[in-house]
Amino acid sequence: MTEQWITEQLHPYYRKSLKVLEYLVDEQTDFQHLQIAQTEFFGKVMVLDGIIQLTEKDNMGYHEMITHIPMLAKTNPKRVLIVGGGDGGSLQQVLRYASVEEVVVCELDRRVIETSREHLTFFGDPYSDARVKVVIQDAFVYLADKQGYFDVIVSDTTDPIGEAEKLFSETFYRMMVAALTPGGAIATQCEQMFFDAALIKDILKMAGRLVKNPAYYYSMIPTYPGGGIGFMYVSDEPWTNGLNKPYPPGKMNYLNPEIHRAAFSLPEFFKNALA
Ligand code: SPD
Repeated sequence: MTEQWITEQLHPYYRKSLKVLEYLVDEQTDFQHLQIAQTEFFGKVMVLDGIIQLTEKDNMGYHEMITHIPMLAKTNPKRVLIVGGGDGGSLQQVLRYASVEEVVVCELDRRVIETSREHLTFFGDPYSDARVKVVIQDAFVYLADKQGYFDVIVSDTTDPIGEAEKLFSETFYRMMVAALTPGGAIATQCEQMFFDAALIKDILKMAGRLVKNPAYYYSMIPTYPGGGIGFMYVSDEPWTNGLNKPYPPGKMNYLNPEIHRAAFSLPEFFKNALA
C-alpha cells in the first residue's frame, strides 16, 4: 500500500511531513480546508489550509503555555476570552481554574468546533462546561464594543495569513488591551524566532506602546516549523507575577516552574534580532 504523508510548507524554503494512517475529516468549510487525520506517531492531527494546528502528542507545549502564563499572572481570573481556539485545547486548560466564571470562545469557523468535539476527544469535551459561551463571529467585530471586561485574553489563532493577518495588527492588539480589566493579561500566538524575527520585533515594539510589561516567550512543539513557537505576553503586570503561584487542579504535561521561568530566557541571536 502507498504511504500517505501530510506535508506542510508554511515557508517557501522549509517543509515537514507526518505519516498519516487515515483521514477522519477532509472538507472545505465556508472559510478553509479542514482536515483531521490519524497519524502514526503524533496521534490525531488537525490541519487548516495545509498548516498543522495541533497534534494529540505535542499540543500540550502550545496550549499549556498560551493559557497558564497569563492565567497565573492575573490573580483569580474570572472572565476569559479565547480568540479562535475552536479546537478546544486552550479552553480545556482555562476551565481548570475554579475562579473562572465565564469563558467566551470567539471562533470564526463553526466546523472547527463541531469536528473537534467529534474527533479530538482527548480534550475532554470542554464545550459541555456551563461556563462556556461560544460566539461564532470575527473577533474583530466581537471585540469592537468590549471595554474592561476580560481578566485574561488568549489569542489562539492561525498564522498571519489571509483572514488571520489582521489579528496580528496594532488595531487588534489595541482592542484586546481595551477589553482587559485593570491588571489583566493577554497571551497571543506569536510565531517562531528563527523564521519570524522581524514580525516578532514589530509586535513586541507595538505591544510596548500599549502596555508596561510585554514579553516574548517560547515553547517546544516538534510539529511546528523549527520545532517550536512563541507567544507574546501583553500586560501592565510583569509575567513574573505568575511565578510560584499554585497550579490549577489536574496534571501539567509541559509546564513546570522551571519551564515557566526558562521560557522567557531568549537565545543571544534572537535578543540581538529584537534589539
Ligand atoms: N504554524 C502553526 C501555528 C498554529 C497556531 N494555532 C494553533 C491552534 C491550536 N489551538
